[in-house]
Formats: sequence, C-alpha cells, structure tokens
Amino acid sequence: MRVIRTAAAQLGAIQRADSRQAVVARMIRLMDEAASQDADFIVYPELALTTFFPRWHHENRAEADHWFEREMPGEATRPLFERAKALNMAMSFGFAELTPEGRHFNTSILVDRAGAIVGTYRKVHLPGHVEFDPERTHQHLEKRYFEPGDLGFPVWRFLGGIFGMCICNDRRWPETYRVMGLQGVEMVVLGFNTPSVNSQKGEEKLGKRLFHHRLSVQSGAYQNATWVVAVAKAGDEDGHHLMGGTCIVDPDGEIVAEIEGEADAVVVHPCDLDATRFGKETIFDFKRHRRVEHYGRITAQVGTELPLAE
Ligand code: CDT
Repeated sequence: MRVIRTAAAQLGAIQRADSRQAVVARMIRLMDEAASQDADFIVYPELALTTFFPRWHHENRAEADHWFEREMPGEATRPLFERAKALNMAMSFGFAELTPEGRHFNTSILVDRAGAIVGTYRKVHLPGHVEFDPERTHQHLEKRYFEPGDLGFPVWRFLGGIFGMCICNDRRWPETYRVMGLQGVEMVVLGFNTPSVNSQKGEEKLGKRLFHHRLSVQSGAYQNATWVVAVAKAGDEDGHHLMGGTCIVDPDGEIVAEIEGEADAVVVHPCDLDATRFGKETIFDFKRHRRVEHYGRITAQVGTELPLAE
C-alpha cells in the first residue's frame, strides 16, 4: 500500500476586493483542518489567490497584471509555504503567473513537504474568448489574459508516486489524462472555476454542468487507472456564481469523497496509489492493447474533417 492522505480544499467565493493576504489566511485555515485529519497533501483550486478575474474586461490588458504573481512564493504567499513546511504537508494550488519575460500563464504548482516547488504546469486548454462579447451573459476572457501553456502535460515523481496536474477546462479533454497516463500517472490534481451558467446557453441547468464535470473527471480516472482530485472555487463572486463539485475519484472512476455546498471546506481521503495497478495491468495495459496505427488523427488534425459529400 502507498497511501497518500489527500485533502481536497475547496475555496468559497473570493470577491474582487479581497486581498491576497485574506485569501492566504483562509487557505491556512483549511490546511490546519487538513492537518488535524493527518493529511499528507492538500490540493487547492485554480486561481486560488484571487477572484476569477477573467470575467472582467480590461481594454488595456496590462491593467489586469495586478492579478498575476511575479514570484512564487511572494510576500503574500510565503506564510502558506511556511505553514505547509511546518506541518510537513505537500500542496498544490493554482495562480496567475507573470514570468520575468512578461509572459502570462494560468499555472499550478506541486510543492513538496519541505516547501520546494518541484513541479509547474501551465494550462493548455484555455476556454473563452479574446474580445468583449456583448452576446454573452458574462465574459470569460481567459484567451485574452493568458497564453496557452508551453510545458505540455509532464508528470513528477512525488510523495512516492507519479503525479500530474491539469487545470479546469483541461479536465474535459481525454487527451489531457491520456498524455499523463502514458507516463504512468497515479494521481492527477486539478482546480477549477466553473461558472454555474453557460454564458451562451442560458437554459443549461446547474445539474447538467455538474454532470459534465463528474463525467469528465470520472472517465479520465477510469480510462487511465489514476486517482483524480478535482477542487472547486465555488459560490457567488461579485454576483457571478461558480459551481461546487469538489471530489476525489478513485482509479475505478468512482467518487469516493465529495464536498457538498460552496463554502471553504476540506475533505480528506486515504488514496492508495497501488490501487492504480489493477487497471494499469489489465484492461488499460496500454502496451498490450493500444493501437496507435489508428490514432494518427489525434495529433495530425485539430478540427473535425467530415467525410466527402455523397
Ligand atoms: N476556468 C475554466 O476553465 N472554466 C471553464 C468554463 C468553460 S465556459 C467558457 C470550464 O471548463 O469549466
């Protein structure tokens, strides 16, 4: 058995006016709660330090730079790293990254028990749009403020296992999990900020949004025999609602722990990384069963190519 006591640490809403310091204090409270349940590893959401700012349009995109971190840890986040180290707890969280070269990414990191950043992932599948769209009920300007991640989907040897990350919209794409699955991933951690309403399909119900979320993370886990830990930022941010749905999925694709509601909350589950073995050695033994000679389209084309008309 290789059991990692894993805490999914959901954050409730973060308002536009909330400071990084206030959010970090909330994250530390969740960490303390996870520690009281003997967690080894805590996972926080996408863009954990701020409100989901891509909903706000700035004509001059540089005006959005104040949402980004130029260093990690920085002044506001150092207390989180210090508490994690003091508790001997590993962690993962998302934030907006502004590199020294002036590049903008939607990023998440893996931090070991000693407080060292050992893995960086930059979101590949950026949803939304670049320009203000008056047809939408709300804006989703990730394509305006971020460039697509340039690091692919790496995995890391971490906590005695093989870990990978992705972020929010990435969880809906089977390629995300399979690229990590092909590197033997045993736990995928991800944070998300998912608006409860579809900005282009107003009648879509919250239940349907949650269904698509669970369908995505459960199938990704099952089809790659990996744990998936999916953590929401939820609740009403300045009148814009984000859904909950924080959950831990086992390598059979079953949800084994879940958070009800939309407030700050923690759920801890003992995730045995050896539980990935059965699936990896049987039905999803890639080496024996994959037929890559038929998968060329997966990397050769982006959009759909229809058959010739009759
Ligand atoms: N943050 C994020 O990626 N949210 C998207 C919303 C898609 S609607 C433009 C998601 O896939 O949940």
